[in-house]
Amino acid sequence: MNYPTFQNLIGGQWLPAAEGKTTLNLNPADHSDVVGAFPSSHGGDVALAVAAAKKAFATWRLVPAPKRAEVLLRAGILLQSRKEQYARDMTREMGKVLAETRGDVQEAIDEAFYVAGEGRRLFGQTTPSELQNKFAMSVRMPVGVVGLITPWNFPMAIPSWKLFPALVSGNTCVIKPATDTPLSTYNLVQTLVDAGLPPGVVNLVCGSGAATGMAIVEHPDVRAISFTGSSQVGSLVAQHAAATFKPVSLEMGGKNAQIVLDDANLELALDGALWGSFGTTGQRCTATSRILLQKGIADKFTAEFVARAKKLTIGNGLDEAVEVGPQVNEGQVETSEKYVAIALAEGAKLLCGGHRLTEGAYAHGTFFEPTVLGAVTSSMRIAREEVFGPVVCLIEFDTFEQAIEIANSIDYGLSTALYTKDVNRAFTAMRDLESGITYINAPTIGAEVHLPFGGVKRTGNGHREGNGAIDFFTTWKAVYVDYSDKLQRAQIDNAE
Ligand code: UN1
Repeated sequence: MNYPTFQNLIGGQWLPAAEGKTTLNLNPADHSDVVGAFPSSHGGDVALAVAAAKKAFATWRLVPAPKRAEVLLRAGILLQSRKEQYARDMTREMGKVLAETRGDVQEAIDEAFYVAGEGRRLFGQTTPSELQNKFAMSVRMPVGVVGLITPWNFPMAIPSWKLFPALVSGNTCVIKPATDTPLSTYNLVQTLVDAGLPPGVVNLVCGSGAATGMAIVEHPDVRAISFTGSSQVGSLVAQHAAATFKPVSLEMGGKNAQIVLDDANLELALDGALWGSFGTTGQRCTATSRILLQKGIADKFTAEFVARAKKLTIGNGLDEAVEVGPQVNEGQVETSEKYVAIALAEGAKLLCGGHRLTEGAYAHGTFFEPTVLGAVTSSMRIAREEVFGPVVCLIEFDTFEQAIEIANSIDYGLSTALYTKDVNRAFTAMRDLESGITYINAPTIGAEVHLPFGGVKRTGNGHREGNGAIDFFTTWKAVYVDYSDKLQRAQIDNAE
C-alpha cells in the first residue's frame, strides 16, 4: 500500500519519533484508504520539543504583538486559498461531510482574523497610585511554553482556538493532535510555517494521549496546558498538571438539551434538532443529545423527527450527497451500540436506527445509523451520560419550569437551546439554564469564534476559549513606576 509518512516538527525540523514507531491514520469511511503514517512519540520527543519551544520563547516573546499577529493574518489568508484541499483531507481522516469540514477550516480562518486583530489590543489597565508621582499599570505577559492537546472532532478549528491566541500573546507551543486526525493539524501548522512563523515557536508532536500527551502535561518547563476532550481524561490531565502547579484549561463533555415549547415554530425546531443531533454524526461536545418536548407538540414532533432521521443519507463524507458520515473509529461505534443497549434495558423505546451498518458501501468503515430513542426519562443513563455519536433521546414534559429542571438535572453544562415565541420564557431560560452557551430558536451547535466558548459543571474548569482564551494564555504583571525620587511607603505614607 502506498501512503505518505509524516514526521514531528521540532525546532523547525521535521523528525521521526526517536523510537522510529508510527501509527496509521485510516479513513473511517473506508479503512483500506490509509491517509498516512504518523509518529508514535514518547517522552524523549516531547523533551526535545519543549526544549525547542523554550529556546524560541526567548525571542518570540520580544516580537511586538502586532507583528506576531501579522503571521496569523497571513496564515488566515493562506488557509482561505487552501480551504478546499484541507477540507477534503479532513473528511478523509475524520469522516464528517465536506460541507462541515469546509466549516471547520472556515472556523480556523475566522479565528486567525479575529485573533490577528487582538495583536493591536492585548489591553492592560492603568490606574492611579495612592502615592504622589507614582504610576501604576497592569500588563499582559506571555506564560511561556504552553502544551496544547486537541481532539479529533474539530481537527483544525480547535487547534486554531488554542494555537492562535497562545501565539499572539507571545507564548511558544507544543501541540499534540488526536491520533485519529493528525493530518489537519499538520496542515494548520504547515500553514503557520508558510506564513513566516519562526522555527521552534510551534512544535508538533504526534502520539497517544498516554505516552505523548502525559509527557507534555508532566514536563516541568511547560507552563500551562490547554486540553479539549472527555471529562474523564480532562480530570487526569488536571491531576497530573497539579504536581507542577500548571494552570489547565479544560473543555470537555456535554449532554446538551434542546427544549421545544408548545408555541414553538415546529418546522424551525425540527430543522434545528436534526442538525444539532446528527451534524458531525453527533460527535460534537455541543451536539444535541436530549430533545425535551412539551406534551402539546410531542407526538407531532416525534413522528416528523423520526421520519426525517430515517431519510438522512449516510455514507462517505466526500460524496456531496451524503448528509451523515461515519463515526471516527470502532471504539466510538461500540460506545453508540453500548448506550442503545443500556437505554433499551432501562425502558427506552427505539424509534429509529440503533445499529451499526456493515453491508455494501459500509463494509469497510465505522458507520452507525442515526438513532432516536423515545420514552426516555431524565433519570436514565441515556439522558445523563455523553454518547458522542448519532444517538439522541426524547423526553416529554408538562410545564416550562419542568423543562428547565430536566435540562439542568445533569452533570454537564455546555450548550442548551430553547424554541419558543414567548419572550418572557426566552429571557427566563437565558438566566436559568445551567450552561456556558444558550441558544434561542437555534440549535445547540454553531458557536462563533469571537464569543466565549466553554461550559459549567463537568464540562469545564472555568476557562473560556474564543473570547477568553487570551485570559488563559497571558498572565498579569503589575508595574509601579515611582518618579518622586524618594522612598514612598505604600499603606504607611499618606495613610492619614
Ligand atoms: C465541539 O463540539 O467540540 O459550536 C466544538 C460548535 C462548533 C464547535 C464545536 N463551532 O458546534
